[in-house]
Amino acid sequence: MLRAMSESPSHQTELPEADPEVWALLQGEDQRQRESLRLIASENYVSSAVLRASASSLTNKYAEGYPGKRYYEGMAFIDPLESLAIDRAKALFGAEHANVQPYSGSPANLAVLLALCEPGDTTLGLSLPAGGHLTHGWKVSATGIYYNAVQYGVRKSDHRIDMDEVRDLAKEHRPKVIWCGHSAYPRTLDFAAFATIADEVGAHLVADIAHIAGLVVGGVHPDPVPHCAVVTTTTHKTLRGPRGGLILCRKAHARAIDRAVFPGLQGGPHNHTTAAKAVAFKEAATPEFTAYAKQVVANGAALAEAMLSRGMSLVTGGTDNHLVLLDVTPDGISGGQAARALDRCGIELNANSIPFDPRKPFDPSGLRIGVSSLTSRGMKTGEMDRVADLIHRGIAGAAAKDGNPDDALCAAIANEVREFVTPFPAPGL
Ligand code: DSN
Repeated sequence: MLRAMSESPSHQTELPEADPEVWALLQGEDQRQRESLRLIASENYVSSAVLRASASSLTNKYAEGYPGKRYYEGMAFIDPLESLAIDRAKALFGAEHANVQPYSGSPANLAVLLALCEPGDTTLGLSLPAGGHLTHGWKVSATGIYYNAVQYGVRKSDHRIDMDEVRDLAKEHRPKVIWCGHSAYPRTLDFAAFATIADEVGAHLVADIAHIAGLVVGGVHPDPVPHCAVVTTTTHKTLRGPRGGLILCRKAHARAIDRAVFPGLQGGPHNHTTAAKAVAFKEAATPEFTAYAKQVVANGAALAEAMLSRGMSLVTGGTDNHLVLLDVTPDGISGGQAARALDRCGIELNANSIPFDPRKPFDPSGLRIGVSSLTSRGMKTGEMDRVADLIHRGIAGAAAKDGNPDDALCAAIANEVREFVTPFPAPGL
């Protein structure tokens, strides 16, 4: 078998030779990521070290179980690697227990429910249209199908979470789990206030900090760990690690969480991703990362100010974190039209629902705009005015012809974007 593989034409040949079609697509994506203004709030650029760890022989290895308790042999390097990732995660977040195996944020959240609830139990989470996440109980998600998910929203007057509403719903429905966390909410979360409510009704408080994990470890967002039974996150957003998930919890829940991840939901961990997570946790513990997190928040504020000064309409009137939510209704186009036109301008972001959105989720009224990737390229507050200008002109171009983008304008802006981003090297690429 070994002989057959080593004689096969593609074994040990480099990718460009072995598979030119895939290579060409990879090259295209590298170039696109270098030349565009990447503003998707859940994305980032990882370091070369994280990228290298992801592309390693660890992808060849099965390791069902946990360090010291595996169902496979050959763990001489995998066990210490996973233990290292766990220790780094615990130290980074100040958590009592860490599970580094979740494939991503959604399975991590489902694992939490499997650990803490019975099917049909009541949960309480921020609704998707108000900025929450699918897996906090939205009706089409398993978390909304197999559990009795009650949802809180945001206030009509200022689009902020109303802690009185959270308390009223918690008292009425007595949830087993209260979720706090979001994927499109531009303000900080008051974990202490959520914890008080959870205590009043005997609920487990679970924070999903997927979007803000990097800000939390960088000390520029309140810390959920002291207040929550469990904290989940992805590792690839502001934390700047590989695509993956992480669960942190108090010791009391460690066994239930570990059993829920494996064998409850998953098979073998993705060891190459575990290695890349370990590298990212090490990077996130450095003073350079703290400076990065501070810069992200400063850039978010500068971008919001630059957009407001152009008369653009921001949900909640600004931001405390890495993202802004822009309402494009005044431009007479939908979020989808704006996002597609901006993509042609080399400006990559996503259409997003805004609170109380009259439009459907597939083509909502808003745009979600994040600054984590630009900050990883070294952009500072001084560059945010130009970013706002490019977005503003791109949207105007999109709106110019009844929602059909102006091709010449989009091409001209794409050229400008390329020139603008070139002096800021894309990490890892
Ligand atoms: N896809 C993530 C985001 O964009 O926020 C959430 O799953």
